[in-house]
This record gives sequence, C-alpha cells and structure tokens, in this order.
Amino acid sequence: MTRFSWRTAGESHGKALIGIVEGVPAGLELDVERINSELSRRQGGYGRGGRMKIERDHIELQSGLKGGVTLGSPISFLVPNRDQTIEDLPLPASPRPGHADLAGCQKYGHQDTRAVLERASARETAARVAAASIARQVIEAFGIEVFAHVVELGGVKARSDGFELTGADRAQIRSESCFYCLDPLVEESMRAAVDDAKEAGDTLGGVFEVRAMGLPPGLGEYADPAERLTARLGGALFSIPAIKGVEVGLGFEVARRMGSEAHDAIQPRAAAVEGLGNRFSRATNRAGGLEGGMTTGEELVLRAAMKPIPTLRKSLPSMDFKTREATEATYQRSDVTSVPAAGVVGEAVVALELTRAFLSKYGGDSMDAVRAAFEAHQVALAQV
Ligand code: EPS
Repeated sequence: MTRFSWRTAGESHGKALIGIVEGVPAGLELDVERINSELSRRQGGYGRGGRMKIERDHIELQSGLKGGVTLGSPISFLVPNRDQTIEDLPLPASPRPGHADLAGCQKYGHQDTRAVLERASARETAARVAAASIARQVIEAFGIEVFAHVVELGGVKARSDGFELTGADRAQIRSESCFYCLDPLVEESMRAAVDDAKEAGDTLGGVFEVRAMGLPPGLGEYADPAERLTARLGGALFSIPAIKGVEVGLGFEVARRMGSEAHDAIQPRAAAVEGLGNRFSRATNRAGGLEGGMTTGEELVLRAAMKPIPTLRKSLPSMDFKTREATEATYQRSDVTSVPAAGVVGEAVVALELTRAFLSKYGGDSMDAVRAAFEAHQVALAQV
C-alpha cells in the first residue's frame, strides 16, 4: 500500500500548475466535474482582481485512472495557466513589504523578485485545491464532509448562528453569497468595505472557518508528536499564503476560562446504534472536535486569520534593489481581498490532512479494503 501524500509544482505565470497525489486507494470513481467546480469556486469571491478574469482553472488528469476509476497508482494532473507570461513580465524593481519578495531574494541571492514570487504566489493553491478535490472524494465515501465559510472580512463580522443549519442548507446559503458567508445580513457591509478599499488602493484581510462533519473518533495520533492531528491541521492552515493565526474550537478564548468552563462533558450518544459505532458524545464542543491530537467524533471547528494581501495599488515604502534608494513597492495588479478564496483553500488543506489521517488509520490498497477496516473499527468502537 502506498502512503497517502501529495505534491505540487508550477509557477504563477508558467505553463501550468502540476500536482501528484499518491496513495489514493484503487476503485474510486472520480467525479471530475466536482474537481472543476472547486477550482472555479477558488477563483471566485467578491474582491478578486484581473487575473481571475483571464484564467479558467480546470483539471487535466494525466495518470492514475482507467475508465475514470482510480488504479492505486499516482494520480498526476495539470491545471493549465492561460497567462503564461513568466519570461516576458517586467522585473519588479523593489520588493513588496508583506510578500515573500525580500526574504526570498535574500535566501536565494536574487535581485529579481519575480524569481521568488512566481512560486510564492497564492496561485499555487489552485493545484492544492485540485489535489484535495481528488483526495476528499475518498473520505466523502465514508460520510465525511468538510465545509468552509467566511466569518469576518475587513473587520465586518458575520453572525454565528447559521451553524445549526444542515449540510445542504449551509452549502446552498454559501453558494448564494459572493463572500462565501452564511450571514446574508453582513454582505452589504462587506461589499462596501471592499469597494472602499479598492477606491483607496488598499487591501483587506479576514477570517474563515473550516468545519468537518461525520468524523470517527481517533483519527490522528498522540503517541507521535509530529502526527498529532491538531499540529498537522494547524500546519496545513498556516501553509496557506497570508495566514497569520489559527484557532481550534474556542481558540484563544479558552485561555481566559476556568477549567470547569473549558472542556466538554462526556455523555451517552443519543443516536447510538446497538453494537456499532461511537457510544459517546459531548454536551458542548469547546475543543472543536480535537483532544490529545485526535478527533473526538464531534464536529471539527477551525478558524484562520488572513492578513490583507501585500500587493497594494497604493504602494508601501520599499527600497530599489539597484540604487538602494527609498522608493515604493512595485505594483502590477492584485486582488483587493481573497479571503473567500482562502476559505476554499482552507477547506482543501483540511480535507487533505483528514484524508491522510483517515488512510493512515483505515488505509488499504482498494476502497473495499478501506471500507472493511472502517467497518471493523465501527464494531470495535461499540465495545469501548
Ligand atoms: C492568484 C493569482 C495571482 C494573484 C493572487 C492569487 O495572479 P497575478 O499575480 O497574475 O495577478 O491574483 O496572488 C497573490 C495574492 C499573491 O500573493 O501572489 C490566484 O490564482 O489565486
């Protein structure tokens, strides 16, 4: 059995973004339209800039399938770039504060920020969304759903009472929002914030939340610190460009509470099935579905804070590489905000980590083998 892993390659204005996903069990019928709809969702959201009007992101699968069904061999794919101008674009004279430009040039010894930004660009996340859209079809076959939505943008906060909605309602409401947000009442204020920032040549950050439903308890690991799922999920969210903070469950708020107000009482699961599955549930979910680096079986609740995009039309102070004189950061084009897109990427990286943890616990060569291991654990769970 191949261990689950993935990798991306490609430059923002090169020929294509490229991905390889290994360890997807054989026998999964891949829904390609599903992958493409995630790619176009990543391109969307109010506040995106000119590049997204050029691109039509879609997947071109290269290997790992026969008749649309996975073979168990590495799945490779391209997401072609329409803008392939890497060799023609002008050299930016000065690095942008907040981007990888300066530290990247100092690391590699360049005076050419394009040599850095082409890979450091958040365009790479298109390949990750494609990889995740493949991987998550494995866990979806076992009833696991991952869902992200924007909870704050440019300081405008969504109300948090939409969470009791069912999965189908949530998805419907989010699809009607140009901010991928569940609170329609804040949409106008968010839109005004983006329009004002655009007018001022500025950019906006925000917060998205990622939830995962239908998880079995015990995914992840406490014995190996590096395999603690909390660490892996935090690392995954921090791997998205511009993410500066991650919270789990109550997040930083938990540090201000007494122990008696910080944890989740254990109680019988009301819907427990005789002889099968988890017999326990929690009265609350302050832990956000993670304890001891493992899933508890409750909903996973993660939030990530994104800084405003560092490419501003109203450029920030910088230095010219050649003259060493004070100047302004080079501006070519950018989004005003890409928090909605970052939420799509957040959903993707969480789905990749959950698939990895799921296959590390139940992995087998084929979907049938995975199902057998999963069902055996459901029987074992009823004995606990
Ligand atoms: C992005 C493509 C980029 C930017 C954005 C994300 O396109 P271009 O650089 O050609 O305008 O729109 O990149 C960044 C936010 C960044 O920091 O580099 C994309 O496909 O998401």
